[in-house]
Amino acid sequence: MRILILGGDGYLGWSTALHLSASGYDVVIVDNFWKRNTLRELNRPDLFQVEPIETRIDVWRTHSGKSIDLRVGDVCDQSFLSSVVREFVPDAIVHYAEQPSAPYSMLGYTEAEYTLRNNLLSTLSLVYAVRDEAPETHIIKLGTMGEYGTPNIPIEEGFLEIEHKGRKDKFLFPRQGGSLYHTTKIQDTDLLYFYVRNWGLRATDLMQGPVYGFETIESAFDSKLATFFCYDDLFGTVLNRFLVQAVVGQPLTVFGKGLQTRGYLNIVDTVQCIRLAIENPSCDGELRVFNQFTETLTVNQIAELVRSAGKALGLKVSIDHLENPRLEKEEHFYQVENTNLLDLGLDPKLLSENVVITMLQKVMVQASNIRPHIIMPTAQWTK
Ligand code: USQ
Repeated sequence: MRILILGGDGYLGWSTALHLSASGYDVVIVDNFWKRNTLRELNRPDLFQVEPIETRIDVWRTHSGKSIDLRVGDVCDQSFLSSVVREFVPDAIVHYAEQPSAPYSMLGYTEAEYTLRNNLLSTLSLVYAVRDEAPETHIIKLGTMGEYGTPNIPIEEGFLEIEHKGRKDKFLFPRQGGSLYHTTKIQDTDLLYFYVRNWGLRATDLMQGPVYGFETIESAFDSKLATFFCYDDLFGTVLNRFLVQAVVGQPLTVFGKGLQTRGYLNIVDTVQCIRLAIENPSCDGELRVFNQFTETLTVNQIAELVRSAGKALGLKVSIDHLENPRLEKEEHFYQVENTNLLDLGLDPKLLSENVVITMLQKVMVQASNIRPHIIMPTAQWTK
């Protein structure tokens, strides 16, 4: 099978490219290096100082004997994306080419405008490229669990059946984003749903929770295959940030009460989920939704786990409750359905003290690369 990965140079895109290539798929990556360039412009280097994509592709070829092809360009450029789809005619396209950071989207007008434009136009460009060049292609788009927000009712897997005044119908589950980034993800789910119904395309929308970790089976072969590991205030997810804070001796930055609950997953499970979605495509005219996480945790539970894992390694880890820079519920009901991927065979790698210890040991090797001044939050939701 041929797979096109939009945003294939990124944190999850590169890890997915390696996993699919190792699994025998023919992989082409599309990227315009926005993430690399933005990290450089904003002076927020990732921990491993990731190799250029060409080097990573060469190292992978030498190691595995498999090639990953690269097309450099902007997915929002419709004629560019159409020409790639026409040339390659993929069986599936994985769409990671969105601005992925909630804090970045809240920095100011310029960042909000970029997030809105990039995230919606990349999805629009994709549905047109598929309709015109390869209508049988299965679109797999990365959504986010944050589309649902934290409602006071159980969250279903994508859709909700409602009975109203004696009549019943099925709708997308009600959504309420907690940042402009999350709001764009809601909007592009709507876009995709409209075009799937209108043109009979087939799509899977993966509502993914915050991802942690950095090493996959494939990237472990050579340090030059490492993916981005961001721990800064804009692009680092909470557990990755806490690992670095523990190693550098900075108190863990729990926002507010720390009772915010989310559905988390290890990066090794993300790549597994994408493969499962590819192997089990949706039907023509169907938007299928999977809630992509393996366990729910509060921020406090994550901080405690990092503290005890740090202790086992002789690190003195303290926890600070900062005034929350975000507008979010700090204590709430959270019950979420996530059986679809488990039914397809997802074998979760859950978070344990040993998993945290292993990650901490790898971060400790890179301790001299850590820049403590890029950790504290700068984006404020209400200012
Ligand atoms: N948090 C802290 N301290 C920190 C960083 C975060 O307490 O230093 C808290 C946040 O307030 C939030 C929770 O940890 O309650 C998760 O924050 P996060 O930064 O790990 O995740 P988030 O900004 O929500 O976004 C990340 C990814 C995004 C993805 C999303 C899934 O960057 O691409 O869509 O996770 S979800 O959160 O389910 O929407």
